[in-house]
Amino acid sequence: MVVPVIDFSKLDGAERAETMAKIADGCENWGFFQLVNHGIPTELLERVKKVCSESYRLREAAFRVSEPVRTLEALVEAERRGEAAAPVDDMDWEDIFYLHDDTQSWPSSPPGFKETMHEYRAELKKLAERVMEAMDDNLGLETGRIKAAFTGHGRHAPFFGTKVSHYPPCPRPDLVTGLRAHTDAGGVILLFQDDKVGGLEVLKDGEWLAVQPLADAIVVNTGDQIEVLSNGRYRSAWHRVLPMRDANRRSVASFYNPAFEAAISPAVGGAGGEYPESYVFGDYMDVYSKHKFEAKEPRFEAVKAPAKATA
Ligand SMILES: O=C(O)CCC(=O)C(=O)O
Ligand SMILES: [Fe+2]
Repeated sequence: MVVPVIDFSKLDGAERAETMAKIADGCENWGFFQLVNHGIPTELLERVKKVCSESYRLREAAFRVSEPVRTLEALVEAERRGEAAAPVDDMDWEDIFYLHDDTQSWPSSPPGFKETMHEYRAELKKLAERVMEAMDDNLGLETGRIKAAFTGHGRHAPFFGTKVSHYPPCPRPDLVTGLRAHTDAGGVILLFQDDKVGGLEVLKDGEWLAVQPLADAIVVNTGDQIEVLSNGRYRSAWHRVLPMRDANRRSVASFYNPAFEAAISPAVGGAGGEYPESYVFGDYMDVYSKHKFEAKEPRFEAVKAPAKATA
């Protein structure tokens, strides 16, 4: 079984219905799918790969003395002394940094990084909105409904973040994870992953399956807010990254999320009750930041309005 691969260029042609059905299948049954022919120029993707790989070269020395590396070294040392080494469960074997709308804080080297990532993010944001519109349609919602929820009906800018990650070679993949299993907090996540080095896995029907590397594809997955908006029809999928012994995996994840001020509530009818009636996304993020690697249901419970006392 492989994560569905969808030709996004067919959305506007004779095969629209089949393409929409494939997107619905990806959303309902996987929480993940891959887009090809998505309209992001290959030439731009090549530049993104280049500047992100170069940015890691500038960070590599710092990674070598980072907490995960020192923790693993200490474990291996303890093992050498004959002590049992328990796997690390509160750390990830990754090097990451974030880009947001404020370009001031972006790294100024390598050359071309800012320009390339600025251009890339603008393209990805448009792609995320097109994907969200397909989801609107598939859910029987008015076109633009998800975006309206994320922006407080146009009052706020959506939160759009990009995380540049590297998962450097790991001498002991048995003792640490690249990125621990989690569901994503927000809306729609567009991932440009390494086209050679694998490691990303999604939990599907109780089984971990590889999200197969595919050149120039954009991997899409849905976060907890889409689960709430869709009233559980599109469940956010658990995923994780396994570390590789001999390879350095690059990934660039862009998160199209609600504004922190936006109120989120189920937009699709149905049984309901499982999700909070309404909460502010920023409050959800406060809970998520402390409980990211845990079950999601208690996070939803935590932002439910306290039940009114019945006198
Ligand atoms: O690096 C990846 O492939 C996945 C990253 C991810 O799941 C995340 O940042 O939430
Ligand atoms: Fe994730």
